[in-house]
Amino acid sequence: MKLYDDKRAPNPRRVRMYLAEKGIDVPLVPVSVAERENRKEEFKQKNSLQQIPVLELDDGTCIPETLAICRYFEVSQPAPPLFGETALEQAQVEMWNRRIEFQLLSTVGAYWRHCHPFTKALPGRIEEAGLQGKERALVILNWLNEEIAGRDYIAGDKFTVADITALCVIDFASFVGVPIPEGAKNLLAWHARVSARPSAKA
Ligand SMILES: N[C@@H](CCC(=O)N[C@@H](CS)C(=O)NCC(=O)O)C(=O)O
Repeated sequence: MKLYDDKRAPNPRRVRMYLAEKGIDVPLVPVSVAERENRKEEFKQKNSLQQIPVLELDDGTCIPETLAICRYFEVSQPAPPLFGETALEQAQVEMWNRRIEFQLLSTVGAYWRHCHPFTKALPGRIEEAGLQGKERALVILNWLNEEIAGRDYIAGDKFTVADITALCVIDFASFVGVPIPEGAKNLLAWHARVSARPSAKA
């Protein structure tokens, strides 16, 4: 088994952090996004969308998509549970994970794709789309700050994969120029709490 990974990319970090929380060791194969290694023809065999992370099983089966990879391990090693245990917990983790991906990762991603200097060589950039993404991401960060008032973690009182998604997305947002607003005290406290976990360094 091996994981195609890039230390600088947010989605592979989600898998590494998840594996660290589980205590699962998977050999990493570096694939540099900056060097466009994922866009080489041979990588299409692993993921036809040519993105990372990808988990390759010993029989050659490849599993792309961050959450699909985490779910694979959640079934093969359920403890500690990171997708919730009860029906309600699982629904809440799913809800929050989707909200972070759809509301925050996609909007920050638009800013990164269309406005950031590191991506200026990409064809078809539309500055307005990026700026709208940044504006929406800031709205969502402030909304999330209100939503988590009174609780320690994104989906409730337990650390879950939704915290992993949120941490990796929020750190990426900060890197691209959309940091947590100074007044978002709940979110800043949550960020400090989750960043202190050893898995955050994975
Ligand atoms: N939905 C996918 C998104 C994967 C993705 O966007 N990966 C980025 C790195 S964080 C990538 O491979 N970017 C390079 C590219 O698209 O060429 C997942 O969750 O795994």
